[in-house]
Amino acid sequence: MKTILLATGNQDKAKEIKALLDNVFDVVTMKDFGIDIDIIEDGQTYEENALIKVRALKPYVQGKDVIIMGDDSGLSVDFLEGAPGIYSARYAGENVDYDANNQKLLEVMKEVPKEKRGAAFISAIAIIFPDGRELTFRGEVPGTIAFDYCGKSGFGYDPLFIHRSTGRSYAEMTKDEKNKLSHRAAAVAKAKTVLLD
Ligand code: ITT
Repeated sequence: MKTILLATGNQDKAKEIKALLDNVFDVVTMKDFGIDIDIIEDGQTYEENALIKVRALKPYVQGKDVIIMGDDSGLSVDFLEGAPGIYSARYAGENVDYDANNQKLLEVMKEVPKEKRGAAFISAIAIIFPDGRELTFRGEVPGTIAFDYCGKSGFGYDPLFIHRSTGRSYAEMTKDEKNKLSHRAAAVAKAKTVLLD
């Protein structure tokens, strides 16, 4: 079984990616590898940031048969011209929790009518193979921003993102349901086809 090291400090994301790759790959986290670093994400796109994350772990796998995988993701709101986008984790400020970001988004969108609440969740997955080859894959899912919290599962903006074709928020879905149709599931599925090649 090939080993994949996840370049994320976000345990919620790590759990989702693990579930998406389970049984096919041996997925380990930075924590499992004893890596405790802060990666500065100063790219201008999701793909650039995802690559920054995987490149930062390269020194830790030198000479090992390990694939590194990273995810940079975010919520792009039409009315906000794509914001919070690559800044989704720190929308309400540095080191804020999910709730602060959600409260800010609800507040900013308070007066925006239903037909103008379009959004998309985006995930860019980057991988580096042991031979140094780098690839990125993008998953994008359309939806709308809710007027209030909907549902309790998931993490981050899940309670505010109404998935377009099901009409339900990510937080109203079970883990398995979200992992069948999410932006991250779409990006990881593309990566998987290459990884299994
Ligand atoms: P790493 O960089 O360590 O992977 P992070 O949380 O900082 O962790 P990002 O920079 O990619 O990751 O920020 C993504 C943010 O977008 C994340 O913190 C959530 O607020 C939000 N997000 C991404 N995917 C999400 C999902 O599936 N559901 C809800 N919110 C999500």
